[in-house]
Amino acid sequence: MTDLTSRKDAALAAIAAAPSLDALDEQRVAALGKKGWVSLELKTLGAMSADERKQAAPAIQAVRSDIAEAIDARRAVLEAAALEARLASETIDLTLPAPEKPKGSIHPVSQVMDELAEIFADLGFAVAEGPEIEDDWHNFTALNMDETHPARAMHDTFYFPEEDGAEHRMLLRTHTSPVQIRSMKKQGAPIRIIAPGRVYRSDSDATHTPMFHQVEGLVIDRDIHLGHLKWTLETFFKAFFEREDIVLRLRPSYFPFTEPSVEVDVGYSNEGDRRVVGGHGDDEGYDWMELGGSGMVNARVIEMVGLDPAEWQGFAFGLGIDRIAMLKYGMNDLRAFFDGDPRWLEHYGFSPFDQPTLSGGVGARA
Ligand code: FA5
Repeated sequence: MTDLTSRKDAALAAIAAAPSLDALDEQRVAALGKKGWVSLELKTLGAMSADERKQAAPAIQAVRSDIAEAIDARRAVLEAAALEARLASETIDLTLPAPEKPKGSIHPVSQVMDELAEIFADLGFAVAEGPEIEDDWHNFTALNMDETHPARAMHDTFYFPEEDGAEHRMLLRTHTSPVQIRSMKKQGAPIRIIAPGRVYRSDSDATHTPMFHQVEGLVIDRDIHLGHLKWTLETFFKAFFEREDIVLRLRPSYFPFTEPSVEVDVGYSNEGDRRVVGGHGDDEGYDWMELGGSGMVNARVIEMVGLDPAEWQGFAFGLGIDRIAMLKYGMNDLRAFFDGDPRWLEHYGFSPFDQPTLSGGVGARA
């Protein structure tokens, strides 16, 4: 027992005197490491009789926790001292001139969001926002997907743990469509908005990532029909890709919140490892890329937000921003968008001074 006490006192003294974090760690390993002396003492308990163990264990445990506490305390002191020393030695001279070439760059997704907003603003759309942490009522139920609707399962949703007594289950929004609901409830009709933002699904390959970006569009007014939707999408894509020869394919599809529903594909060709829009996707050398979903807002959704579907109709669309960025700026793997590799950003990023404007051209000169 005395031996234990004297070894403990020696260890505590060495810990208190440890001059650096490395030296402190050596002390930790010597005492509490796998082969440290305290750990070996603890192991001797296994060979003792139950009575002996009752006697010996509390003393060894106490030594262990005293030493662990002393190490934590010494570590805090050493870390604080290291920080102080760094703060004292690192200074920034704010009077020095900035480097000629700014280091930061605008991520292609941010660039494309700015471009979208510029084009849609010119068409009379306002920008709306909604929360990324949503409830299942806005993300699903109000969009005509009740609890049992099979489309819920297709969204690969990230749910938060269920909370007792909570009215709604919380989740990471799987699409920007809940912003339709929030905007209509808040603003009523008529309405003309886009809602760009992050969405989340448990999904990953070259064209799918667990977090990606969509832009929702919503127009509610009197006498709106499918022709307005087609014109809006065509006008947008021509302005966005800065080409007249864009070929869109509207494919009959199904979304619970639109009726009828159409999926939007655009024709493109592979030039080297770049995908370039244009041409009819069924022609030789061309293919179709799915950019998003759309349709006429389902009358049930209009009712759900308290509007009268006999008076108000409209269309909505949801486009994958990352996908249209890939097509415009020639990237071929979506996962690289979110790796945070500065070399990728240097290559594909945009100058912060190059604001997209319709008059100056929405396409950035990288
Ligand atoms: C929707 O999310 C619907 N909310 C779109 C919509 C809005 C339809 C309004 C009707 C009216 P969908 O799951 O198909 O639909 O996704 C839309 C687009 O998001 C896809 O076409 C694709 O461009 C993009 N997208 C979907 N999943 C991913 C992913 N994991 N990574 C990157 N982009 C994706």
